Amino acid sequence: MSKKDVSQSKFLSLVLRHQPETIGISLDPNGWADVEELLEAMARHGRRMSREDLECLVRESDKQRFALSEDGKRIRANQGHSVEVDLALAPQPPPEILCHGTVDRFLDSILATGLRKGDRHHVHLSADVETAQKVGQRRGKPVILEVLSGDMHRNGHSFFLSDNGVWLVDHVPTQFIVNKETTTVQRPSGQQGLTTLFRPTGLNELKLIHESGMKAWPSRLPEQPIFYPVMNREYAQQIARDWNARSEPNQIGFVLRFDVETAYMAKFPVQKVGGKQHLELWVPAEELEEFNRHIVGQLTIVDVYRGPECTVDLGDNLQIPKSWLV
Ligand code: HQG
Repeated sequence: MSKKDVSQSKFLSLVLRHQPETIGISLDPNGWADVEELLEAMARHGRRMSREDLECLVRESDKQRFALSEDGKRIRANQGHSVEVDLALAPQPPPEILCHGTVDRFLDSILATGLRKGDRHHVHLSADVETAQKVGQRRGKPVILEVLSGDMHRNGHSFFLSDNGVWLVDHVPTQFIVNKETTTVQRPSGQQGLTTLFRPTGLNELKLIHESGMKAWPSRLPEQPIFYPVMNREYAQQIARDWNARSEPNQIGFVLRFDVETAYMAKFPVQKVGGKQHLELWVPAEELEEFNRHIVGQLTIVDVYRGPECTVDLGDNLQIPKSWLV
């Protein structure tokens, strides 16, 4: 698109998504504006455009932002509105994974409250990484988040696909967000020299940890030669949610967080298994006792996932089984 087209397209976005009143027009309940009325109003506001140019812009918009009605008399934005409109999109099953492009400075807030729609009607997601990269890039160095949209859908969240291929959803709760960039967690100040690790855990292992006063990992069984905590929470969440809470007899999975002295930890290899965020620290079973001595502070439960048939009563604190409390 030429510079002039970009400027016209931005202006149309403003009018058809956000502020039709700036040029004195209104949208119907489904977001349509009358083309003639629009062109006249634009001309009155120093934005003269021919019908041919408008049609060309609709056709050639890089993201197919706008649509003309079949008879060509009306025009609307395909998505991205902040004004109240009903695009009458039917909910449909999304792909297993969708992407969202954002920037580093929003991450803390996103990981605390999930992806929120803000002023728009929906959170915007894409099926491909490239689009998410472009979306994030508008604000700085892009950070790509993966959304476990298949899981969300199975948990009752409705997804819509706009006419220009953008996936829309009301909200993405944090447990469905995977940050592909994260490999280690930032040290809070005052805790220099420590590395935060995570580990998914089932009920039996948690029982032994609880008995240690939440201080140590239990020794491995003979058939388990390696103890492997993981380098980021999302990966641990994935395992606790998709394996422990589904396949273990108790149908419950926990994620534990703990700090280890970095200098000590450095002697163990970090293994990449699968995707970028699937990083594990491989500690030989015979060194686990020593490893435990280099843990600083307690092992903390940070996530709990329950499968559909889980009957474990977690009591009021929703962390450990009520029956363990003395
Ligand atoms: C972030 C453009 C803090 C979110 C693009 C994003 C897209 C949070 C920003 C379309 C948050 C919202 C939409 C939370 C989300 N705390 N920040 N809890 N939840 N955010 O522009 O997805 O060119 O409303 O990550 O290409 O960036 O206009 O959404 O950075 O398709 O056609 O808050 O707009 O399309 O920003 O972009 P936006 P978006 P057009």
